[in-house]
Amino acid sequence: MIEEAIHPKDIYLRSDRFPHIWCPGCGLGIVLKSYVDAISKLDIPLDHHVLVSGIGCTARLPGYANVDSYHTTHGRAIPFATGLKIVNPELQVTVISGDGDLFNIGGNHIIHAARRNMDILVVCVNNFNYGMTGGQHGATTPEGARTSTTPYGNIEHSFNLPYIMASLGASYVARWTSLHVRQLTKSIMKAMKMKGFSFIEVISPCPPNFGKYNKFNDGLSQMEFFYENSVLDNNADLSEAYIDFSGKRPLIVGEFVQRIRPSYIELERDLIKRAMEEP
Ligand SMILES: Cc1ncc(C[n+]2csc(CCOP(=O)(O)OP(=O)(O)O)c2C)c(N)n1
Ligand code: SF4
Ligand SMILES: [Mg+2]
Repeated sequence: MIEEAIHPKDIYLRSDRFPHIWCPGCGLGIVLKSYVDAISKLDIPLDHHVLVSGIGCTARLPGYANVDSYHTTHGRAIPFATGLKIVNPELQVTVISGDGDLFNIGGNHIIHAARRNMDILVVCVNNFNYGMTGGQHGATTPEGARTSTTPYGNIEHSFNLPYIMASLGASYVARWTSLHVRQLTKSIMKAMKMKGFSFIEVISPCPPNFGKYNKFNDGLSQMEFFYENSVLDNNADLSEAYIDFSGKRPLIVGEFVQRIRPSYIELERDLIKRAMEEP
């Protein structure tokens, strides 16, 4: 009898859901690969991993990973993740969601999770637009960039995500592009071992929307831009790490923050202990 070949990563994927919904040249498959590689190398049992997302193309990612996953409402991944972690601190809670989901509709939640140093890992896939709904601009769309709702160029100043997260006290802050597959995998592994709030931004192509409006004809041409313009600088002045696609500024990537601060779960445990001891 011929045995059916099983790919070594099959146990980490819900392959019955493939083919996935993502467009050719989208960076999201690479992020899924990095997540799967990271959890396959760590010694955390599979049933301790939880993956949470909001709504969007990125937010479909947890549906393809073979871990307990929550595809929640738009912008609300962080409250779900926070609740899961508080109720069961043994879980490794990871949020993977889009820039629009996490920083536009969900912006209020993420700043407070970082401020509290809540023990979750957030991977934000930044494609600079609302990919799923037709490429509208948002708070992460770089100044001057064109989108379906900024056809003459965005006049607004954009969020600089690592700078915001670092200023709020996150324990770990990194940025990679979808070209930095190995670095992203290692970053996810490192962040999963840390206490407190970890944040990884992944700059990612969206060819039919952001790409089309900004002279990136396909995913590959945006990857070429990443290759030519990325500069590794772990000690970067984050106030200067904002992104534009003019090609005149470096696209700064790296692990910017790694610090030990009391995490929310530690502080909460300590508080409960002190409260029990009080007469
Ligand atoms: C309450 C609510 N408002 C609006 C929408 C429509 N909607 C679905 S996905 C999305 C944007 C997602 O953008 P992003 O998080 O950047 O994900 P991407 O698709 O780019 O990966 C919006 C506005 C919705 N589903 N729910
Ligand atoms: S619309 Fe953009 S983000 Fe969504 S699947 Fe296609 S390339 Fe990816
Ligand atoms: Mg997006």
